[in-house]
Amino acid sequence: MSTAGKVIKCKAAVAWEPKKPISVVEIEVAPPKAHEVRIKLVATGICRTDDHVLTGEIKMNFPIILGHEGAGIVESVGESVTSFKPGDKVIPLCVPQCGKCSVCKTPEGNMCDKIDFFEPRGVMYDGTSRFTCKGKPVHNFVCTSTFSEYTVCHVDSVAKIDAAAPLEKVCLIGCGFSTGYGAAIKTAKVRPGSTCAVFGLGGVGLSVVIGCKSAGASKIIGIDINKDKFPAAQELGATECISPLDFKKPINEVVFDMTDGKGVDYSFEVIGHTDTLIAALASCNMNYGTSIIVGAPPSGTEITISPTLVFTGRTWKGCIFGSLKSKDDIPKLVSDFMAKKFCLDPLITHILPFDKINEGFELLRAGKSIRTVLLFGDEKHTRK
Ligand code: PAD
Ligand code: ZN
Ligand code: ZN
Repeated sequence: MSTAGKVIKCKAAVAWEPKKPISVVEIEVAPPKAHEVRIKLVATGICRTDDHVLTGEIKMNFPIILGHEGAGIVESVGESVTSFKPGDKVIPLCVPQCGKCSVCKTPEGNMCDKIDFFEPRGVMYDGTSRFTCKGKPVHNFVCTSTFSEYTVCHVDSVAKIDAAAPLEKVCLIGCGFSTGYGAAIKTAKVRPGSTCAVFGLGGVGLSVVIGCKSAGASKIIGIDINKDKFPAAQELGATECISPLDFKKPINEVVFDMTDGKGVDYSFEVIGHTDTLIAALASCNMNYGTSIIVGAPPSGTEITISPTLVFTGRTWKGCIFGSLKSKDDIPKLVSDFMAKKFCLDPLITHILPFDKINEGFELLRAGKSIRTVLLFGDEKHTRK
């Protein structure tokens, strides 16, 4: 029986307030309005950014349905939707691409005016939510909310992908993989033969490593305080891995020692700490080095640096979603994945049924997982 045009009751993980576990409860998902699509999620990854909201480091409106690294199938479409139809495989876009704002029209820009991250409203464009729980509205998260069996997105926040794509893997292209890979390929534009240092070897940092390797970097130094991350980093292309805890001197000095006193050409901070942001900046060459901020710094934090660090010529820049144009680039990355240009398996350490979402967050916090993929539906749930 078709569900189009009807309210769907389904399971979702609702975060009621910061610093509390999320609860999987029944919610109601309203039909999509004009220019919106309703999506049945098949899989979603858990990204550290979701956890930053739960810990209160990133401020959002509660109650909220988090999740922004998902993949699913269009269930129904609202009025005036011509580019999607039921059955299409899609990835919700945490960074929209409306195609009309000045940023979308700028070749290098990707932070579309419709992004709902820095002054979050947590509702659709018309100011209302499509989610209710026991009759009360629940906010959405960065226009995606993939921790729900069904979600509703504006067409600006959805990309149609290859019908043959395995959704339980390409969901990572919805955030972590693309953010890291794009940071190396598009933001930094890593050159063949160059040297790189990657601070933080979680799902996003390892994706930076994949990007640096595919760009032809000759030296990729992986840096993490958790040595359990080193084998995956080496498998993906890190030429050496170090822990700051093994050295008495500052880690940027260690990086200089490892690069004949020059510093790396490109450094990436993929943790989201203010001290490592400065260490990463100081690790790149003082004149022609570039340091990229990828990790999300906690809301409201400030840092003080010596201006000399940048005055001598270093470039310091950040990126949202690896500077990628989401709607254009995500389908291309899925095609590249299908053409075996990169592999996502090493990033997926755990696969759990959606109901075990809190276990997935515990694995992330304990440093035991890289990415946990949560599966909706009846797929075989195995822990890798
Ligand atoms: P993660 O928690 O899986 O990885 C972070 C890694 O950093 C872990 O392996 C930690 O052990 C390591 N780490 C922690 N402290 C230190 C330290 N002092 N020195 C060295 N290593 C350390 O997170 P993730 O890979 O999912 O995300 C990484 C960051 O990127 C996080 O801040 C997230 O919010 C941010 C992010 N940004 C964007 C964007 O668009 N800019 C998108 C997605 C994620
Ligand atoms: Zn993310
Ligand atoms: Zn736009």
